[in-house]
Amino acid sequence: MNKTALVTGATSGIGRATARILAKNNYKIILCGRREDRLTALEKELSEYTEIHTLSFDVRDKKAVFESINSLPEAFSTIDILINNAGNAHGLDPIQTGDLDDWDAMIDINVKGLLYVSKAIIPQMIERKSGHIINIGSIAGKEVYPNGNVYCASKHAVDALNQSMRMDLNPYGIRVGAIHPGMVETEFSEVRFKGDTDRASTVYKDIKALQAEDIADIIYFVVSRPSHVNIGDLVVFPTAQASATIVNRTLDL
Ligand code: NDP
Ligand code: 8X3
Repeated sequence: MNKTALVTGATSGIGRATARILAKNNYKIILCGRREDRLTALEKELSEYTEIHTLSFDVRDKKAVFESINSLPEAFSTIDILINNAGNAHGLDPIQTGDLDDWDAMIDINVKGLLYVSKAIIPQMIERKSGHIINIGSIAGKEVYPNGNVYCASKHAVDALNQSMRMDLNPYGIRVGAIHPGMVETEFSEVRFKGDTDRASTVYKDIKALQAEDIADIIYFVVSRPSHVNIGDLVVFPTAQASATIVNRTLDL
């Protein structure tokens, strides 16, 4: 029987690319995100490969998270793989001038949202003594950088939760692992800079950044390992990047 994967943040970037590769490899997919038009378009695109279900909710909304996941039709109610991907940076300001709404967004989405979705799905994995959770962290969860403050803190929390989940769920044979990308060219910087596309494009100027498909390929590799193999933690950079702050913009790749 084909496995079912629930992907949060499937309307863009890494989540959408992951949904595409999993669908083409016959996983059934539950696509999640807030933008319903994009969910519908992706459902239409991927339905030629596999069965697709969409759930539109804001991961910050505790009630909506549980109601949506509890409302899944029978054919999608057994979730084998959870990809906790939804998240963003909001702003890039020093701590002294940071915007409180940006801080709330990053903590509520990247940390609490990930927790709510996990809490809604873990009980059924425990009951079946099987399941696989992939948490999308970041290099910002391994290092900090100037003005990264709250985003880095939120991704350090994801790193801690990933390790804790693996320990707590170990008695049940549930696999838990994280992927921590460096710079990936998605809508991430547009969101961080609140729609300022010129500023967003400078982030990826003169480098070949990772593409969403590069991370999706790795996620597919991780979830398709045999059941005794759990890839616990991966840091992935574009070749041009050596750390959160060291980027070589002179390479010709
Ligand atoms: P995108 O902005 O392209 O995608 C973000 C996704 O998250 C969208 O599908 C968006 O869907 C969803 N999302 C955001 N807020 C919410 C919310 N409140 N409720 C539900 N869904 C939400 O960025 P990426 O693909 O790059 O980001 C995906 C993950 O990868 C994030 O966790 C990010 O922190 C991480 N990451 C990204 C890196 C990069 O350089 N791009 C590097 C390292 C990690 P919608 O708006 O429709 O709700
Ligand atoms: C995204 C990568 O370096 O912008 O998580 O924080 S970075």
